[in-house]
Amino acid sequence: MSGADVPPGTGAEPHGFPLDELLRIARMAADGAATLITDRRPEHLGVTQKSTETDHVTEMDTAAERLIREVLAQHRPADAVLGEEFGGEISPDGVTWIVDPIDGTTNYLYDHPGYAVSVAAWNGAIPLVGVVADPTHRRTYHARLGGGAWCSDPQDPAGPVRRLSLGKPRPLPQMLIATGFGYEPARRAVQGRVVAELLPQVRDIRRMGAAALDMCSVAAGRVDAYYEAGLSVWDLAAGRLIASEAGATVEAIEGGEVRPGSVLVCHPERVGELRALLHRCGVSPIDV
Ligand code: LIP
Repeated sequence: MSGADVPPGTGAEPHGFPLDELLRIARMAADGAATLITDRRPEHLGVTQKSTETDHVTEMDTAAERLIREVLAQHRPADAVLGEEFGGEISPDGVTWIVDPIDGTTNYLYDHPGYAVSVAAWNGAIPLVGVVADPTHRRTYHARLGGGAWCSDPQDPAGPVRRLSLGKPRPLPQMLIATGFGYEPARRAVQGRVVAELLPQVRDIRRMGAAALDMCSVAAGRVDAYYEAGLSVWDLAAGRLIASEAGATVEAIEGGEVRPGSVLVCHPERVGELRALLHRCGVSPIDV
């Protein structure tokens, strides 16, 4: 992976970390895993149940995380790794790689568009770099702290990248809002009632099934905002940085620091209105 594959680096090392190098490694890992789950998908996909009858992990989730961990062990052996399938810990002071090998596993299981490989490097609770690889659309989104958000060209994935920046916000009733739902039936009933209230008050709803892609879609202007309650840290570890580096506000639904139980990603000029509307619709953040 040459330096040309990422925007010109600054060489700076804010927070004392080599962000250009971390980004290069993250892209190598994410793009490698995206190629694996695409090219090596077996005809009969091995599947295991997780938290509920509709929450699964496939053999390609685990294979992809193994590949990512091999890349990280080779290039950053001293760093911590926290992954959805094999766990781990967050380093209190060094670099922690936070990995979702397939975000949108249900879509992958059905071979339905809307899944991605998410790889992020954090220092404590600060995202340093983030990469979200979307193999269905041949796009890789990436960002480094303070370096903007970027997306590769589906026609030329290894070629030049395009900078992502939010445009002028639409009025709230004309906004396309992405969201998602948990796996647990009682939680889904609550989340469904919120959507029923919200739907007549905005342009439309999109439920794409992968938080990482939802946040990248805000960054790329494919939806106007995204909210969800009840994610895991690996769902948002990379996408939150890509969205914020594109100019989006990334906060908790109720305000304050974003956390897996409460995510709101929106143009800064619409956050207050959308937050108030979601509150009126009965959205309830979750302490996970
Ligand atoms: C998915 C999230 C998505 C949520 C889905 C699922 P997974 O993660 O990215 O936002 O709505 O229910 O939790 O389980 O595919 O890694």
